[in-house]
Amino acid sequence: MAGEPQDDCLFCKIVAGRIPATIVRETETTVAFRDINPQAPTHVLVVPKAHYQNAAALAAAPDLAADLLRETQAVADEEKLESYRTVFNTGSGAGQTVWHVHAHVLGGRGLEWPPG
Ligand code: DGP
Repeated sequence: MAGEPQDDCLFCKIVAGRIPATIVRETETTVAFRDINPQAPTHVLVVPKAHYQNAAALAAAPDLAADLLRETQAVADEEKLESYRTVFNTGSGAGQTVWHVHAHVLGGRGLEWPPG
């Protein structure tokens, strides 16, 4: 069920501290940690502690979605990023591989548009 922790979810395990991660920020409702396979000098993932499988599902919890967006900016501020990219991959065709919604915060280098 949306919001409930999932036993087989990698990011639920990181949120619970059952798998190590380099955590850069934590709030009551969110955790931000460094991506294991960084695509830019700063590559941080921001996740809600509650399990929602993608951004569309998270839209059912607008206060939490707002928390998540605020945290992307907080990460950018801490990392001193003047410009950065926030990415939500939704669906395997868009590159989603972990089914717990996460915002990628990418910065610290020039970023091209359109993305691949
Ligand atoms: P996506 O492809 O949008 O679902 O992004 C998933 C990201 O998660 C990908 O950039 C790599 C990252 N990732 C996968 N496994 C781990 C892990 O165990 N620890 C951390 N910190 N990041 C992970």
